[in-house]
Amino acid sequence: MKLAIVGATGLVGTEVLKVLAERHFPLTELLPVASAKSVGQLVEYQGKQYPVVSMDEAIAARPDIAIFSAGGSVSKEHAPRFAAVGTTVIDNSSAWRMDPTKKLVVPELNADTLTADDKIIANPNCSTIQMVVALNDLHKKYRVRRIVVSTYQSVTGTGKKAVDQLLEERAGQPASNPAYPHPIDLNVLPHIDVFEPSGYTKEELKMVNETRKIMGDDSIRVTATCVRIPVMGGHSESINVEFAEEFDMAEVRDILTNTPGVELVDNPAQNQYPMPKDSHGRDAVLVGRLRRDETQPKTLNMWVVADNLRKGAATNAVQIAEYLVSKQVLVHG
Ligand code: 11C
Repeated sequence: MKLAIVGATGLVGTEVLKVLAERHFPLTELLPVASAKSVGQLVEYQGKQYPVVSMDEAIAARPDIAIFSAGGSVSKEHAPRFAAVGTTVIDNSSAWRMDPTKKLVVPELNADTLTADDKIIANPNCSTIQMVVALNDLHKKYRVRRIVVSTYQSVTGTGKKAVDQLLEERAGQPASNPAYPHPIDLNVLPHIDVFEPSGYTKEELKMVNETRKIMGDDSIRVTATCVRIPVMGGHSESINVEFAEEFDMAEVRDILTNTPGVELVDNPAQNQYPMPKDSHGRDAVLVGRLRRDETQPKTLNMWVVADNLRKGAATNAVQIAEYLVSKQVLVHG
């Protein structure tokens, strides 16, 4: 299995390498790809050094799979070039997610829709992934009608520049190259990605549109407020979900205990609830603070936390790659 990692030196690319090694992904050749200024730089994988190669060199090597984490414009330009030589691209950017000809995949929900014809597969936005993993089995049982979600997102979602901004501010210095229009330390920004004319941000609209596409149900109503907080370990979400059917709290707990990818952490008497500090470096989506919404029927409140660089990005992409390999969905052109 020849694998290219595009954006290998970025926060998500680095995490992809870590996850591949941890999960013993069966690779025979690794092609780390990064911007021209990083070509030749060494990337470590399982104790071995691999030189960063250019996009053209990687395409010429015709890898079986390319995992892209280099932003939308790089994906738009280069993913089709890999696909044209027979490579299956798993893309972490928003470039292809809402393209009706591309699948938007969270393996726990819909990997079984993939075929050898899917040469560009989209990985959803991190905040969407953890929400749909938490809701999937509840949806099967009670049918989700409406979701009201507020997020509390880690600076790692923005990238290294934002991590540096937080660390510099925390050290008492002004940020040398700020990622945000305001300080992030000791602050909260109700602003992730760009504002649309409607007043919503693109991040908020991703949660609306991607959720419907992944869950395969356009009737699900979603409204989101996405917020950046000065935290690094993972994204947190307050989710208020209204179902079509009445539920029983004990059964909800039972369903969540058995939902693939979910870990129930819900013992308020012992001060146990999901926190980004505990999700950091883990693949599980942590779910807790389960409460019936007492203001209307068939409605549940929950608190959902996951490491946005792991299940929200790298792990989800590697799980897709594992699915392709294990189900022999790859047919190299
Ligand atoms: C954030 N969710 O936390 C974003 C990062 O569409 O893949 C991922 C952006 C995307 O800022």
